[in-house]
Amino acid sequence: MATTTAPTSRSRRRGPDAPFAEHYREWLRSMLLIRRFEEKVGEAYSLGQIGGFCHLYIGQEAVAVGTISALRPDDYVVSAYREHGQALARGLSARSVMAELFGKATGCSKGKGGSMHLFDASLHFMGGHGIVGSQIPLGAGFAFAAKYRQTDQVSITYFGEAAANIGSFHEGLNLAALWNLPAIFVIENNGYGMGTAVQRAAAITDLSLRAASYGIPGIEVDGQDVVAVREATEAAVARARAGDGPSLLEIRTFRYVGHSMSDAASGTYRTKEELDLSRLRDPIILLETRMRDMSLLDDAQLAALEAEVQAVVADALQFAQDSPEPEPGELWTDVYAPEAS
Ligand SMILES: Cc1ncc(C[n+]2csc(CCOP(=O)(O)OP(=O)(O)O)c2C)c(N)n1
Ligand SMILES: [Mg+2]
Repeated sequence: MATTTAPTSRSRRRGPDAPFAEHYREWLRSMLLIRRFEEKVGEAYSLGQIGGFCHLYIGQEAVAVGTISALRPDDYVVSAYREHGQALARGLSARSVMAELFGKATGCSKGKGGSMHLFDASLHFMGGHGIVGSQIPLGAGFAFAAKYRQTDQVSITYFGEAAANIGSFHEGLNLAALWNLPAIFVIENNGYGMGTAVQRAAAITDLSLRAASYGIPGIEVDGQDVVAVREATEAAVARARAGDGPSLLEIRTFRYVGHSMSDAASGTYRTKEELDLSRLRDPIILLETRMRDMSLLDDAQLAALEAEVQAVVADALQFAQDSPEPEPGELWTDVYAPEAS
């Protein structure tokens, strides 16, 4: 069953009975935190303070915030290498994420994972995976564990639209559907896999239709609208928790920056005009506008929120800079998990 979301009704959302209105401030703060955090990471990388691969999430903030806000703290979250935003939205501290990017012992993966391998099992944040598509069967596996143990948890798995062309996408979705697992699969369709546009790599560009192959719902979602993302995720989570099986959400979004720190925002594969156009529907500005229209936000409140998140980011940066490197002996720890919990 492939469906598309109903067009978002601005009037309905802006009315006094707008669903989720009580969450708007917290979502705005979370998106702003991700944006400012990522900007600071870009600066620190340019200064040589962060090494290795690093993929920023700027432009995609509403996807992480809208989806994760629909989860319970004990649900499983697993993502790819562009996962700083999901980690922060999940509640990993800015300090522990920044320190990890700096390769410091105080990082969430003790400085041994880096940007692509953020991890915090206590928050059920199961990575951070650098191999394209590798997390998709893992997401099915976490859902299998939940079903087997009858814990009522769900799993949510994030990957890009290019990863949806990888074999493990089909293997993961097939088993999840076959075993009716409580899994939500999220394609973060930002239009490009490195420098390759989706229409150059996929036989069909309406990726939500792929759900039909497995007899599960496939929903296309406006990824710049945090409210639409939350609504779609909530429905998929309810379905999974009720024992009705997996869903595929194709969340359409934009990355404003290069694929990684090694390529420019537009490069040779997309034009500046295209990039400028995508910024017209900035997820943070869309939510700000909605809040202002509902008298939920004024200039002073926005300035206070900005100052608050900038202080969190500055503190995280200082913490990362001041933290020690991992001890050499750490090479031998955390290689095998003694027992899954
Ligand atoms: C198996 C594998 N093949 C190739 C790569 C190199 N690679 C890293 S990211 C990427 C593109 C993935 O794009 P997409 O899935 O759309 O995610 P996005 O980067 O847009 O978030 C590729 C090909 C890899 N890491 N793993
Ligand atoms: Mg992509």
